[in-house]
Amino acid sequence: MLGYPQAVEHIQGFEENNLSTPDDCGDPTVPGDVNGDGIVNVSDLFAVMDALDPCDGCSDNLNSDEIVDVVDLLEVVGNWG
Ligand SMILES: [Ca+2]
Ligand SMILES: [Ca+2]
Repeated sequence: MLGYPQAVEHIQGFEENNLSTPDDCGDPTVPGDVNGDGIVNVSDLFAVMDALDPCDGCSDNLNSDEIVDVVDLLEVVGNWG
């Protein structure tokens, strides 16, 4: 068990790590990054959900088949962060 001061330091370190900018931030080729901001997050998830439909060639169609569907959603979730 960690004592109180050690536990606080541990939690602070954890939060700092989570808040740091990903190394690939700004990389337009991040898999699952629909809106091209370099991070796969809830914005990309909503972008795909909004586009759920037959949509050949749409940027939301991540696996390049002829439809935006749950497979594309899973591509976003699979590359989350
Ligand atoms: Ca994004
Ligand atoms: Ca697709």
